[in-house]
Formats: sequence, structure tokens, C-alpha cells
Amino acid sequence: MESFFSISCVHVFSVLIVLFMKMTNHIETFENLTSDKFDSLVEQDLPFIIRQAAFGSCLRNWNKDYFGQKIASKQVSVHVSTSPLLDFINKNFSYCVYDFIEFLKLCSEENGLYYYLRSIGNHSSKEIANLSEQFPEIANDVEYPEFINFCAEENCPNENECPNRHLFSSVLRISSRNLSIWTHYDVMENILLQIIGRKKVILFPPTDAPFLYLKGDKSEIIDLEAHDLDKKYPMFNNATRYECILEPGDSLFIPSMWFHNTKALEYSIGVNFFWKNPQLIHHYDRNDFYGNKDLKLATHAYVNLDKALQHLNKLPDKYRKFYISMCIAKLNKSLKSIS
Ligand code: AKG
Repeated sequence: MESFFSISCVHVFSVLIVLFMKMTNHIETFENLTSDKFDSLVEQDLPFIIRQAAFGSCLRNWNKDYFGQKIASKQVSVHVSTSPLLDFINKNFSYCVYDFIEFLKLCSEENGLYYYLRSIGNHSSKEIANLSEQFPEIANDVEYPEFINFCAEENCPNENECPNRHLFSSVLRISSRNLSIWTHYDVMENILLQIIGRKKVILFPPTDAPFLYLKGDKSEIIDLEAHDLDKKYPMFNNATRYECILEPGDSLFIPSMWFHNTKALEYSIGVNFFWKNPQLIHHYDRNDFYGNKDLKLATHAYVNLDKALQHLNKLPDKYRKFYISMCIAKLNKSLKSIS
């Protein structure tokens, strides 16, 4: 009986491991990158972790005492919620303004509320987040490793031909323990540098869009760890999950259009850097302050698609069904022609 019980346990355990391996894809980790290696990895369009790269003294100096000396009374606008699962679609948080040092205290203690700073421009949401502009006192603590190859010119006149990368934004992110950010995609590539605490990141490739119950760039599925997700979201089973845990000093390359969700396993401080794709310089929306507005041509396409559906919806069902299927066939043909 006892041996039957232990054999069954081993069996269940192996099935669970196999299921976990099937569901979660591996994210590769690299150290000592050269710029050629970094370029070739970025080209692959897969997330990857970089261990212990030279991101400057932030990795040694940043703590509460240091911030107390440098930016104690700087005012910051912060998301505050009674739920650790921030939900942008249903807005289960409010924005509150604190002195930086007061915010750090609240954010790092367990007090029944969850806090999240995503730094923004000085003039509310009409400016791009940039550490040098909003946090000049600590900005030099963050350096960019050479392999990223950021352009040294602040306002490079020739962004679409220049061989270097062009920084779009540098964003300070501070979260309470257990706080998670809604699943979303960004139109720009970025590196998420983890400085204090551990953070879990779950990603899905762009091809998973049909399985993620999207509203714009955000998924309706808020708790990715819930056990009964398939009841409410049956198509989510088809998604291909990539998952990793970032330790302090690790950074993660997040390709553009990859869905991602982060959960701070501990009180957490990080910075991320978005950069522009030279081929898309003229396609970005000028009012995009977050790196997540759809490309202008895609927005036009959505508007026209809505118009097309409005036209077809005026027809009787039989004809509407026929013409919508014709449109889908056209879209599928176009999709198949992309390698
Ligand atoms: C991003 O890097 O685009 C994120 O959404 C990161 C969110 C976070 O870790 O706070």
C-alpha cells in the first residue's frame, strides 16, 4: 500500500513537471556580452536575461538612506491599491502624491496597501520619462553598458540612419512586495534592469494575441497564477508562456510587441530603458509618452476596419456573414505571406 502510494506520488509529480515544462518556455541567460552578440540576440526577437552587466553604481548605492540624502522631498505620483494585482482596464487603484522618502517607507512595509511608482515626465503625462530630467540627482548612478550602443548625441539629427540605438525613455519603477502589473505589450524594445529585490516576469510572444483576451494593448486576464483560468478564459490554454525570475543585477531584454507581466517577489526597485527602432522613426505616434501607443499606420488600419464592419453590419445576416468571411480570408492570405 505504502509503495503504491509512493509510486503514485512520483507519477503525479513527474506529470506535473512535464506539464510545467510544456507550459513554460526557457529564457536564456548571458554574461559578458559584446555588442555584436547583443545585436544578434536582439535580432532573434526572443527575450533573454543579461547577468551582472555594467549598469553603474545604482547596483551598489541605491537604498533608503542614499535616496534620503539625494531626493527625500521629491514629489512622486504613485499608483495605490488595496489589491496586489493592478488592473489598468478596471482601474482598481488611485494616484496619490507623496514625498519620495515617505513613498519608499510606505512601499517597503506591509500595511495592507500596494504601491507602484512608474516615473513619468515632469508635466504629468505630456512628457517622456527620463531619469536625467526627472531625477538628475541619481541619474548618473545608472550607466548603459557599451554593448547596447546608445548614441552619444543627445538629439541625434539622423536617427533613422545613425548606426547607434536611440534612447526613448528611462523609467524608474518601484513596487511593494507581491505587486503585479497588468499584462501588456509595448511598441518599443526595452531592457528591464532589476536593482533591488527579486521580480518574476511572465512573457507571451506576439502570436499569442488571439489567446490573451485583449482590450487594446492590455490583457483582461489579471491573475496569471489563478487555478481556474481556463473556465473564464478557455483560449488562454493555447498561449506559450515564458517565465523567469530576475535577481538584483539581472536585466531582461523585452522585445517589442511581446506581452509581459511582472510581479515583485520582494520590495523592488528597477529601471527600464526603451529605445526606438530606426525603421519605425516615422511611424511612432508623436503623442506616445509611454512607448506603448500603436504605430500610426496600425491605428489608421483599426479605424478603417471599424468602418468596414459598420458598413457590413448594415447587411442582412446571410450577406454579412459571407462578406466578413471574405475579409477574414483576405487577412489570412496576407498573414500567410509574411515569413
Ligand atoms: C516594462 O518593462 O515594460 C514593464 O512593464 C515593467 C513593469 C515593472 O516591472 O514594473
